[in-house]
Amino acid sequence: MPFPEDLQVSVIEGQAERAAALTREALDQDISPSDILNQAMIPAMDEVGVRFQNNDFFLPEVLIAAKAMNTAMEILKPLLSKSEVKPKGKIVIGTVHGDRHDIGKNLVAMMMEGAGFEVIDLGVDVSPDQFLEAVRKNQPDIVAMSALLTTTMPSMRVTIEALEKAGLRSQVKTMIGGAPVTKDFAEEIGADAYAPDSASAVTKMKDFLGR
Ligand code: B1M
Repeated sequence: MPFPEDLQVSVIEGQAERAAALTREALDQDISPSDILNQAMIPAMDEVGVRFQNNDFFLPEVLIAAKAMNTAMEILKPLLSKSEVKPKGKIVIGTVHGDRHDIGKNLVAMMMEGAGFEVIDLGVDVSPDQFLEAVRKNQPDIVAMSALLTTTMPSMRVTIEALEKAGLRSQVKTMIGGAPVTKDFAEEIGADAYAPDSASAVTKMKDFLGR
């Protein structure tokens, strides 16, 4: 089976070692890290989502696939991180309260680092208070929030309101994203920006900071 199908199948089937080997092979064939990501890994996770939704996959299979994706992503990380020129800027990023999905958030963080931003990654299940604390402590230019569940999206609004109440809102730009998040939702909750994917997230961050 040729690229990208071979790598897609290995991620979908949760074969971490094979996914890593095929990623190295693709790089050896001069396939770019971003093509590996966009043509193989992201479509593979989309397929995992479809199977999960159709009850063809259950949580253990989804977790195993996510692990295979993360293993392969570790190989791409340093390569994606060195592909661009370095602007300055600091970002605090996290997956919002109640939400443990971190693959997309990690990708966004990785691309930000690649673009030369300093990234402070708060991890998953980050409460509004934790975002506030990180803003006070690190004085970032941007607070970036990811959500993969419709039930956790409201935490983005609560975090923005908390920034406002704490008098910190004017100091930072806010950006939100994640599969269920939309531009309309971003406008509704007063986020400064929405990005549908990691590449456009980087472009928007650069626009914000004029770099
Ligand atoms: Co979950 N899960 N999951 N899951 N899971 C989804 C999101 C779901 C759509 C699956 C489905 O039903 N089809 C569904 C949500 C339904 C909904 O809310 N409408 C769902 C569910 C229901 C759940 C549980 C509730 C299941 C349960 O327990 N009954 C549970 C919740 C746990 C919790 O968080 N509290 C759960 C658990 C899990 C696992 C732990 C098993 C695992 C996560 C592992 C991990 O992340 N370490 C998992 C996974 C892997 C998925 C799917 C299959 C894949 C998500 C993913 O990683 N996609 C997902 C289905 C799907 O999305 N197709 C699903 C690949 C990733 C690269 O894309 O994260 O969208 P994504 O990120 C993109 C963009 O969205 C964007 O850039 C990224 C790259 O382009 N982006 C941003 C993301 N964040 C951004 C921030 C930005 C800008 C852009 O600016 C700040």
